[in-house]
Amino acid sequence: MTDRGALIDPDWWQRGVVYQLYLRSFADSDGDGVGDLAGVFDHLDHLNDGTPGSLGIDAVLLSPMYPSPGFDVGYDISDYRGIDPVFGSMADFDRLLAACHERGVAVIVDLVMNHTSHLHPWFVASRSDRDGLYGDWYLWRDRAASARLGHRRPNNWRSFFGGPAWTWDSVRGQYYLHTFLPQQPDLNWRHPEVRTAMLDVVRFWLDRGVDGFRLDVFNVFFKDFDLRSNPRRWAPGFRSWDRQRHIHDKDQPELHELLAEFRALVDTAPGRMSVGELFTGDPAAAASYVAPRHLVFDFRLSAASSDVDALAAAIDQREAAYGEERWPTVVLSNHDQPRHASRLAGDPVRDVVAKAAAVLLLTLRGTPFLYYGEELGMGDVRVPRREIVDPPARRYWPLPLWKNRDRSRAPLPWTGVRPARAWIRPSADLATRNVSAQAAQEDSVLSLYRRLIWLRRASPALRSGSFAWESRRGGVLAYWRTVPEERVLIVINTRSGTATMPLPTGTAWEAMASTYGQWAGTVAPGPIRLRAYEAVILREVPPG
Ligand code: TEU
Repeated sequence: MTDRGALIDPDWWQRGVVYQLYLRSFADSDGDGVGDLAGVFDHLDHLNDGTPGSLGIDAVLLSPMYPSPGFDVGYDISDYRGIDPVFGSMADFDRLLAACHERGVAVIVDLVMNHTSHLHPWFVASRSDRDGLYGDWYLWRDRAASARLGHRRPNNWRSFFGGPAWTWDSVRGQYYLHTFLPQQPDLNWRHPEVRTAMLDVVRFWLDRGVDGFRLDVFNVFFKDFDLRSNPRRWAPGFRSWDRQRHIHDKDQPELHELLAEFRALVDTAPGRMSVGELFTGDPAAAASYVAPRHLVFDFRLSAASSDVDALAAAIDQREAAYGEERWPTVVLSNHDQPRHASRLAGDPVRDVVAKAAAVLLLTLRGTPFLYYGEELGMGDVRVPRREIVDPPARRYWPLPLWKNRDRSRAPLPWTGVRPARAWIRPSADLATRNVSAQAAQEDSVLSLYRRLIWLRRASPALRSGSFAWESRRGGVLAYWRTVPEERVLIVINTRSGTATMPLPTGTAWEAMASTYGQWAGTVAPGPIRLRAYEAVILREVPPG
């Protein structure tokens, strides 16, 4: 058991910056090709060494580190209270947690509670004995009475990763439900003992000292009690998942009571939080689950293009959905999505666009979640077919129905040397795009991230201010973040041409940061000229 750090600000969940650390790819301490806990420990100075020479983040979100047979790269857990040997030991985990806390860095762990691995002892027991203790822990059903289209599955539900959501188990002689892979059977959350067992898991990690939880696909825990088929909907493309309205296989009312119980447990000590991963839903759905200290990811911005209207519409949608009372997250990339440096830009302008995106991430209203590697402007990696790891990507190849998630999971390049072994294909440009090279360059993407995060730490308006538009014309996004003592104006040119933006008159300005480094100190009144994709953060200088 680790004492939680006295240095951690209880409001970090709202004021801080979270670094999403994909453990397999962050830092490999033993050279086996897979990142590990000791690797994170060794590289904590990159995350926060207490000085602006580091990123200065407030929390890390670790991808699942539990034992797993790896059918979905760790999202199929076979022991919720252990550490997969590939990542190290529980002692390594405790050491990392303590070291983070000493630096005032909070630790969020990823809880995957909708499903277990098919090799978890609960499922092994459940399939072998339907009358035993674990018989009802999963969603088992008999063959339907009548055959339709040659099968007799209990309903028409589809797996998000392709194919039917029901797999026949010849051992038990029944179908079981899986929203994802057949190796990820869904738990029966209506069973009181499942609920008790999972809340015990939450207690286990709280007692170890973790500060928060990511709740993987939390809004699919409950399914319709009668398991009714989903209505069909018209949708382009061939993915059968997309051709249903998912009204019976997710977002059921029982979830609210479970969330209340889970959140009360997390809230028993100050400074703890959770962040729910909303599975397929819009900002309004995300906002409906939000509570103080309990965030819900809204992925609208990680899907928007760099077009000014698309970005502005995404921001409007979020602001309208959350209102002033509820606190959003800001996410541009994660381990399931293409990296935004590739999504928003082609190669010649990748760095300038990555810098503008950094300004967006760190100045919009909400808790920013920075995905490892974006601090270097890392882009997607092309992975040839024979090297694909991501299970749905293997299944769908070469159909354009799934974006291979491997592309955004490459090892973080610490130096320009190609790793001798890597579990996944490394980035092609690592010789130049790496931590050590960028740390030495004043104008690198990394140096900008460092400056922005430290600037944000010292700016009440950027951390917690309200949001209001100044302008969204001519390819320029301009918005205010305001608290009574500070007014900050953020101006971002989203286009490849230059842009002019008239500053509001009657006030004096000072530049806090800019992506080309050409702004410093007092800004002359009148219109400002922005270069391609340039972003600038201005503070209003109070009169007198
Ligand atoms: O993700 C749920 C999920 O499938 C979506 O995030 C999806 O990948 C995205 O919309 C892209 O289309 C979570 C985990 O983040 C993911 O890595 C797991 O594979 C999945 O749950 C199953 O546990």
